[in-house]
Amino acid sequence: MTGSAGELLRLEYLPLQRLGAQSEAWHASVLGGIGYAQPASTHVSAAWPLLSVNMHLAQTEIETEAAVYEIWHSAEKLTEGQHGDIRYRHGDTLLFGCLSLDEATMPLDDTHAPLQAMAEAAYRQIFELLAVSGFPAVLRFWNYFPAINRVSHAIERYRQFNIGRQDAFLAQGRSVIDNVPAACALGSAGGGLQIAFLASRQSSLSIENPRQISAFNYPSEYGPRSPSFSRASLVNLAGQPILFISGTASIVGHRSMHIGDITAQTQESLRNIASVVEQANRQTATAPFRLANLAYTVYVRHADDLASVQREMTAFIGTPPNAVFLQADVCRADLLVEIEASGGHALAGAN
Ligand code: 3EB
Repeated sequence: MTGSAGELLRLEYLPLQRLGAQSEAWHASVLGGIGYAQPASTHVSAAWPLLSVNMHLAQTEIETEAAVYEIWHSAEKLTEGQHGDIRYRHGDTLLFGCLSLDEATMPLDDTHAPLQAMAEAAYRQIFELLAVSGFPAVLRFWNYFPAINRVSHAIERYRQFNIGRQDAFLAQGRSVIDNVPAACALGSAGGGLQIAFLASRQSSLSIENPRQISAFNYPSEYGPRSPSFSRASLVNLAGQPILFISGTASIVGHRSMHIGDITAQTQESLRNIASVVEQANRQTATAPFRLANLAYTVYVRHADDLASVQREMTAFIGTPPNAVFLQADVCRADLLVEIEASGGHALAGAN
């Protein structure tokens, strides 16, 4: 995709070993990135914000590609900075930021699980930065932390995270219903709470899925506080619509479907994504989004399921997807796969 909006935002998937070979001009164009490797590739340092996540690639047969980077580029002149624990870089239109917090450094108290307190602290810092820097609209959050399904302090860690996240939204006077950002939340293989985000000066539109109850309205059987995310966000950058689809799983209404069946869970997830794409297209003049043109990140709970997921995606989409496949725990213990996607931006280096 070319044109000014293509230059405003371009996604590149880059194998780890190619990062060292990039030019100064390449580095100057990077808004930020997320590296997935097991163990996390913490030896990489860059002038731009890089979140190094401890996560296995699901494609373990390619030994030389033990790590992959999701790099977001912009052709705008970029400036970097630091706010508390957050590293960020921005142009006129977009800001990418990320932070990693270590749970062990969180002061212990009796009422808050460390992860809950850390999630609140992280999101408070993020919202402060966005307020002072003038990028109020978050298009997309990425959330990673280990042992996402483990119970501690009498409550599952994903649910602890949801309490802390929602408290930070409320503390900032942000709505926790309707116009919330798109997001994903996955279990990493180690490390602290790691969050990345992409924000814009311009407001975005949240998209919901008629096949699913909005996550911010989930009933309390999924935790005392509902998760604060929308099914997708849509933003118009220089006349071009760009879509960020949240992590999408085999959930219809609010229930997990097809327990134990990876093929059916993949198909259900894709029906949900197709439904979100349809809703997004309705909000645009040209209905530009197609499943075959999206960039996907796919998280499989069991690496053995990779071939089934790839087969079902290719069958459903009609062509092999532009996708990165990772092995991660999904935020409900009965979900085997979660698929996120984006479209409307330029795309480079996809397989
Ligand atoms: C779901 O639909 C699956 O808590 O930020 C997907 C995307 C999920 C984002 C989040 C959780 C989140 O409920 C889980």
